[in-house]
Amino acid sequence: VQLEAELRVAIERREFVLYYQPIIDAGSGHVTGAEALVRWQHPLRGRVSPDEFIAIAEDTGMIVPIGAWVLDEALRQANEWLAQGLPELRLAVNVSGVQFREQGLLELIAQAARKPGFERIQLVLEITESVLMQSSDATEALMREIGKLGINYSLDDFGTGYSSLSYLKRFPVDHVKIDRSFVSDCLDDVNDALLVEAIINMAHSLGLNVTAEGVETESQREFLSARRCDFLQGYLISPPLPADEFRSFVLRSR
Ligand code: G
Ligand code: G
Ligand code: MN
Ligand code: NA
Repeated sequence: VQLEAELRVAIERREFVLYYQPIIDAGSGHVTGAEALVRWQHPLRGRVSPDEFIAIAEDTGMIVPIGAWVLDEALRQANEWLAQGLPELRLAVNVSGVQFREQGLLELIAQAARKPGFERIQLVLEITESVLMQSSDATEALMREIGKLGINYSLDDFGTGYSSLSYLKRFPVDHVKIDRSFVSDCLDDVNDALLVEAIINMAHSLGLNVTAEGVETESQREFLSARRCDFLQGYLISPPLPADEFRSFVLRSR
């Protein structure tokens, strides 16, 4: 309850900040995108991790204004990077199922899409399997309307939920992210290795791209590259970075 009250104040005082984790092309090693990750700069508690407040924000509906801020801020930042001469990047933003069940999402994104510069930003919405599981025809229609604005979808934490191939066929998803729990054990656990391999092959045969999350070691990177995983994300490449450090990282990596 305490945190909930403080979260309300945090929205008013704009105590949030976005970090950006680089995503590289597994083949070339070039940065091709970033995942925006929200942090809460609490005046007394310091930096509060989203693991500690996203759930509360979802239960109380506060994820709607927070999510709107995240989207706005990520797009503002992407425009600034373009103005500073950074290449066009895919920018992934996490979207909660609560936001998807709320009517304002389409208008929010439509508004963002009307702003100057938007056509140069490849916006990706990261959704989890639970969004698709709890979804109705209305969600599917909403996803397609948003998709018409030039936005792509990535299925986050893939493999942890009740993953179903039928979701990948039915919904306009073009990208899956293999959950880091499988990546972290893929060299020690033969089942995880097979699973990672199967996800990559299955995604490719459905015409989807694959990002591996939580890549922490060089051997994991080799394993994934050898199996034609398309993109890599994880501490081996870089932790999530403040915007200016992300910019330097991209410039250094070219
Ligand atoms: O960055 P970190 O590992 O602390 O993030 C923890 C969790 O919080 C991850 O599951 C991530 O998807 C989620 N998360 C981070 N930023 C956002 C956001 O802007 N919106 C939503 N809905 N979830 C986020
Ligand atoms: O659930 P989602 O995939 O959105 O979560 C992303 C979270 O994963 C971020 O909070 C980020 O801090 C964390 N993360 C990113 N790379 C690594 C990694 O290599 N190892 C671990 N353990 N966590 C990571
Ligand atoms: Mn994510
Ligand atoms: Na994930």
